[in-house]
Amino acid sequence: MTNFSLLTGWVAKMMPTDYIGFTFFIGCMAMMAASAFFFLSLSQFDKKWRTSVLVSGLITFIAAVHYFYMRDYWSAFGESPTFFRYVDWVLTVPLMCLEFYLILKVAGAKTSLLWKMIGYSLVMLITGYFGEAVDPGNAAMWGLVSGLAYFIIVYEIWLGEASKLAKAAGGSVLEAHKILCWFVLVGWAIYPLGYMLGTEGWYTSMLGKGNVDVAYNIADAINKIGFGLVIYNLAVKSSKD
Ligand SMILES: *C/C=C(C)/C=C/C=C(C)/C=C/C1=C(C)CCCC1(C)C
Repeated sequence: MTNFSLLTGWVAKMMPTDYIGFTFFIGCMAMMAASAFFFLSLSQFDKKWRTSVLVSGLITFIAAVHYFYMRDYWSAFGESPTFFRYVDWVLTVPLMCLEFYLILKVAGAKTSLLWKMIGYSLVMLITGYFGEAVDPGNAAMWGLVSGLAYFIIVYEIWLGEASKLAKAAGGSVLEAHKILCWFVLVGWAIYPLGYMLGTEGWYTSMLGKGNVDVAYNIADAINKIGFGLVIYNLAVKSSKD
């Protein structure tokens, strides 16, 4: 698909109508700005909150680096950078599980909770990768397994062990936990929708293939930066009282 861009030297020319490329560029800048914001805010917090805010910054920083690669990949080939996308997720989603664990530690969260959540998230992402990149002929089956792992994560934080710990912690931790739960239920649900948009033969005739990237790029901005801001807010509040 050479109509998307021409590679001349090192800088790809972006077509003015390439709105997918546009969201990749915005993604780079948004993730970079968010990382600078989280990192530079660190010194204002109590020690016990610094790790959480640091992890927020690492999540957006890792995403920023991947967005630079994905932006270039898209402009060079006009194809979804599925490989870089999943490398990004495999690193950042477990870090989001770590955020849940870190804020619930005040209520005595054990590392077994952390490993359980990381385990489910890896099943969700690896099966998703198989459905998108390795064995797209069976996208529905891989998507179903991935979706089940996603539901277990939703259950765990809304009703399972993590929710009990959040109630025990109370106060601003409970408040932050609830908002993060909504991010996972609503914000993360954009990803399976994107997956369905990108699966050949479902809606691709209607919408065209690149729309999966628009969905993923918007979801990443909401989830990575929004999630980080919830943690930031909790740290601001808790460092005062
Ligand atoms: C920063 C990146 C995040 C929060 C990525 C989250 C990704 C998901 C929740 C992906 C979920 C999927 C399904 C539930 C089914 C179809 C395959 C996936 C991997 C797109």
